[in-house]
Amino acid sequence: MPHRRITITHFLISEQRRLNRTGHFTTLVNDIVTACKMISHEVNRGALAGNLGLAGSENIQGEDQKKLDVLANDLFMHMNTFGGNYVGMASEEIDDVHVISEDTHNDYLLLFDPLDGSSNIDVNIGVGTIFSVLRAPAGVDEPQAVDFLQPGVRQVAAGYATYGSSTMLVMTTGRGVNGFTLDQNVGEFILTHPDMRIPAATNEFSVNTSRSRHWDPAISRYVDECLAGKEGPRGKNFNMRWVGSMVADVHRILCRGGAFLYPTDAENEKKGGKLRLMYEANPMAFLVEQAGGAASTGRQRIMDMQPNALHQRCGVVLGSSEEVQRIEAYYRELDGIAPREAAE
Ligand code: P6P
Repeated sequence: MPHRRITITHFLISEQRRLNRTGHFTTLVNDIVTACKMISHEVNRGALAGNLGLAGSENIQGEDQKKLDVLANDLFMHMNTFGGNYVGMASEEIDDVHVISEDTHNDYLLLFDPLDGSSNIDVNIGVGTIFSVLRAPAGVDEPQAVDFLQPGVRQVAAGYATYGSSTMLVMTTGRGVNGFTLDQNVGEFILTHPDMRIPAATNEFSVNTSRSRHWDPAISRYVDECLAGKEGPRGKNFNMRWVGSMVADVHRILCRGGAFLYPTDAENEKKGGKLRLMYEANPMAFLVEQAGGAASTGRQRIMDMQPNALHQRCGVVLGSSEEVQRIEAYYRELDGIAPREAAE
């Protein structure tokens, strides 16, 4: 019933009232929402707007920037600057932190990957925006990179927009995970996926198998057992999905369960892994844990990691809790660490 629909603004206001919040948080999220609507519009226009292809520049990761990477980054920074909610921002697309000197009445830090999975843009595969919100240390008006280096457990909000067959925004403020679908006619995000939960068990895993020759034995063992199917030690068949866009793969897991693996391996361990801790792994870990799943490097909980660099990378194993626990047990065996006592 359209007249019973709950917009994301109404949802945030009801949360604000329930938690007796000041309302700053609602404006903070609303600025992010507006930015995601604008990026969705640009992504959806694709080739028609001349937005595809390379920008002719590189980011700090040494990656060629797509035109839409730069456009999405500029849009996200601009739309989140004037609300006065942040004293600083950090983006995958900019080397150092961006200090917001305009009149800010709030003390939050915004970290984001403006367009994750952008290698898929030119072939029309789903991409997304990932964001994470931290509190600035007390009294810090001009934050430095060190002020952003907080473990993931300190996040006050996290989420993503996925620009797929529909545009959705999925977020958490620490009280569960809720998904909103953009009604393109009205221009509003509507609550369509309340209280998203990840099943503990799954029969679907997600990994780039072209990297199997580099994997640790713990990962090889897990994947081989999935591939062995019903006749193997798992006693059931598995399906595999790999979109190559973290937002799309994690969204699928939030909708129906699964295990997402991008571990450190013999080839990428010098860089610390592939995915970035502060604006990819941590926000996704917050969402996954809030939905009842687990998020680990394989050897430690991602959100417990103490960051030491703004763009540092880490291994990622996340999704259905039973699968993550299994992989962690395989790493403990690999490392000669005694198995944990079964939970009481
Ligand atoms: P690969 C996209 O570039 C990204 O950062 C994630 O969104 C995605 O999960 C991963 O890299 C894909 O990596 O090595 O399969 O291209």
